[in-house]
Amino acid sequence: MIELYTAPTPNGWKASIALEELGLPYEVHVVDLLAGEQKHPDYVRLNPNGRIPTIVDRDAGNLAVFESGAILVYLAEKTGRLMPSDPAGRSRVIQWLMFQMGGVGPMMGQANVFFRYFPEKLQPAIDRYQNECRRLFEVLNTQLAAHEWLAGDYSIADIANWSWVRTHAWSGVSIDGLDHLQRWMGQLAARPACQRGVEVPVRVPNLTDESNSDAAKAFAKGAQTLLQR
Ligand SMILES: N[C@@H](CCC(=O)N[C@@H](CS)C(=O)NCC(=O)O)C(=O)O
Repeated sequence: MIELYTAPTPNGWKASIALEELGLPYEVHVVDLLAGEQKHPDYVRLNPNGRIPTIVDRDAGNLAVFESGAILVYLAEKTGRLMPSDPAGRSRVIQWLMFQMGGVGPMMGQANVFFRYFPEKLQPAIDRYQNECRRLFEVLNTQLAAHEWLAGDYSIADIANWSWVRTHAWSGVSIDGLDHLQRWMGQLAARPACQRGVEVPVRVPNLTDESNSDAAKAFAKGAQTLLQR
């Protein structure tokens, strides 16, 4: 049994999608980010960074794993699935996983901060992060023009990147003209495990839909309070 500490955000979805894909039994613990539960000493003992997600593997001496990329690698290696074991194949997956961890995630995170949450409108900062996101999406698009998946077969690299790219509208970054990226996004969205994974711990409405503007405002307000901590 794996314990998953999570919240409904892209980094959390990476772990829940992988657990769903692998069919591993897991128990969800919701971490209330607005209440600051991620900074509680008991939680920080599991995740020194005080963020979600974290897993605890009860079948491996209660091993705690933090950092979503490390969680994906752990789950893939534990099961021998979603990442090849030969050095070259493993390296290809890890390269595209690191591309997400060091690029897509942080840049989209900062685009969200300056486009959605920051109290002042700093247009050069908004442009900087949105342009960098678009550039990274173009890199993905180029890779996907020649490959069905990012790195060999469907892998944790696809899960990690899709979990963020699917929220591009919230970051204010267009995917227009990126046909290969859109084709790949459709393939991931059609996978039952991905559909289940993005509803853990709860289903989030499409915050860029006009009909959900109240929910979007409430979400942005909550995120603003996190920035002040
Ligand atoms: N590099 C970390 C980032 C984790 C992260 O930033 N998680 C966010 C949610 S997506 C969080 O816990 N935020 C709470 C906070 O900022 O206090 C990972 O990939 O696991």
